[in-house]
Formats: sequence, C-alpha cells, structure tokens
Amino acid sequence: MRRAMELAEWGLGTVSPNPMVGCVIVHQEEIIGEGYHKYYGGPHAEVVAIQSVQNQELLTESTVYVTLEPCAHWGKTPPCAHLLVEKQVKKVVIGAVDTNPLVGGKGIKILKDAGVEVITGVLEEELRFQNRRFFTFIENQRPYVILKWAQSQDGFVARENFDSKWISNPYSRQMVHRWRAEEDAIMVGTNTAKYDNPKLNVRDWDGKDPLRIVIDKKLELDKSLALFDQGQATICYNFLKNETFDNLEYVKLEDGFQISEILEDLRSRNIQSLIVEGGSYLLGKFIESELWDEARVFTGVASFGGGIPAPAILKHKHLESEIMGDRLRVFYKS
Ligand code: AOF
Ligand code: ZN
Repeated sequence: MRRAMELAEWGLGTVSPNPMVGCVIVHQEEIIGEGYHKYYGGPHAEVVAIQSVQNQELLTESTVYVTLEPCAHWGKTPPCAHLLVEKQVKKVVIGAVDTNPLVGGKGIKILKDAGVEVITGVLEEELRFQNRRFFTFIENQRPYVILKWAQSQDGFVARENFDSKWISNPYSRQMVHRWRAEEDAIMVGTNTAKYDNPKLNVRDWDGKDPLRIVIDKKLELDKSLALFDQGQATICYNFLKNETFDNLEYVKLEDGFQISEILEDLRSRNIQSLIVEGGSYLLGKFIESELWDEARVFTGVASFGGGIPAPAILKHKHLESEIMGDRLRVFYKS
C-alpha cells in the first residue's frame, strides 16, 4: 500500500478535480504490475496497473492494492470494480473508502458480491490526508484552502510601506513555485497585487500555472499589473461588474465580501484547491471565516520592529516544521 501511495502522489497537480490514486498488483509476494491515475480524464489507476501485467493469467491468484475504493460508475471510463471482477482477481486491499456519492461503498459491494475477498481501511488516515484536496472538495463542497505567508522574527508580513521583498531565500522561493504548480488556483488581495506586482505563475518548478484570482472591490488596480497579462487565466472578484475579456474574467460579488461566496463560485468552476498568498487582510478573512485547511508560514531572520502584522491563527494543529537555510517553515492544520 505504501508503494501504491507513492505512485498516487505522481498525479499531484494534474488529476484535479479527480483524486490521486495508485495501484499495485502482487502475485506470491512479487509485484507484477502497477500504475497510477496520471491526469484528469485519463485511465484510472486500476486499469493502468492491470494493463501493465504481462502474464494476465496470474491475476486470478493476485492481490490488488489500491489507495482508493475502486469506482462503481460509468464516468469517463468503465467501472474499475467490474474490471477487477472480470479479471477474477483473488483479493483487493483498499486504502480509503471513496466518499464520492457516485461510488461510496458501491465499489466494495460489487467486489464482495462477486466473491472477491476485500480488505478495507489500510493506511486510511494517511491516504485521506494525501487526497485531502479531493475529500474536502467532495465532502465540504468547497476547494481545499492553503494559506501561505512569510513573516519577520517579530511577526510582521511587511514594513509600513508594504515592502516585503526581504522574505525569501532561494529554498523558500523555489518551494513556493512548487506549491503553485500543485494547486488549481492562487489568490491575492488588492494591496499584494498593487505593491508586490506578482506574476502568480510557476517559474522555478516544472508544472502548470494555476488560475490567478485577485480581489479588487472597486476596480482600482492598474491594468498594466503582471497578473492582468493575457497569458494565463485570471478571475477578478469585485463589487461592480460581470464581464469577460479573453483570459480575464470579472465576477461581481452579490453579497459584500464573503469568502463563502467566492469559494462557492470556485467550486462551481471545479477548482479543487486554492493557495492564498496574501496579504494579511485577505488571509485574516479566511481565518475569521474558518474557511481554511492548512497554513504554511515562513519565518525570516530579520526583525521589523513594526509594520503590517501577520495574521493570527487561534485554533490550529501543528503539522510539521522544517529549517530551510536560515528560514523556518511551519505547517498548521485548521
Ligand atoms: C480517478 N482515478 O484512479 C480512480 C477514481 O470522471 P471519472 O470517470 O474519471 O471518475 C472519477 C471518479 O472516479 C472520482 O471522483 C473517484 O470517485 C473515482 N475513482 N478516479 O480519477 C482513479 N480510482
Ligand atoms: Zn475507476
């Protein structure tokens, strides 16, 4: 199952809004086939793994390890539970149960009804964490929200004049680009767009650019800002208009500035995950609304002695910390 989990991870950044799934087929203690779900709309992990087995006759004496319950529905591909039954595999070991209403227990039932031995719940907690974007999207009907910021030793995200260029070192900069490639969308507030002028694309890592999102209530931002270039899709949430210009879409918020309304709009666009890169006011709104899942905080070496305070998280679990060069990176979970 650990090997299947490792394979599944290769789908990060390309399978959304589907789950990452890995599958390993074992015959007499030996791996005879494996596969993972590579991209949205592509064949499921079980199909890839079964196709990779050279001697198909061995399948009837094999155990299939799969990180997510095999599907039971006719979607973009035929149901994997049926395929496993048809191949007469001996045993199926399942990591996490699929809470997608299309599947939810039905895959397990198909296998059991056909006389296949089924074991469930192996590494379930770890696998639900691996697929936290998928499960949050399915179960909470909103994108998985990651908050990211960098702060000074004494807890400020920028100086009074919004200068925050001091924050990064080469490690943290590259890590941020990797994080951008892993999520469907990236969001910043008005001041961050104005003072940092971020491109919000992926440069120091290999991967796709996320959908860019900016909040500009009164449409005051200059159109020459990097995030309005037409090379990458952008949504601008505002209080004034709905309008689309090629790759730039203005979306009017009907209910003031509510994080829930924005997340609902993103859900309707199949955005499974979102990383929020600042500023402090916008991050604070997510925290206040209790609509966040993970916070990734870098702490630098300098002290500012004043400036714009970092958001305060009151209720959280500490996930992990890591020293990166001279910076400290800490993960929190809501
Ligand atoms: C995947 N890959 O390896 C498995 C999935 O839209 P479809 O037809 O590709 O079906 C997507 C659903 O299938 C997905 O939400 C999940 O419930 C189930 N299992 N999906 O994309 C896989 N095993
Ligand atoms: Zn399937």
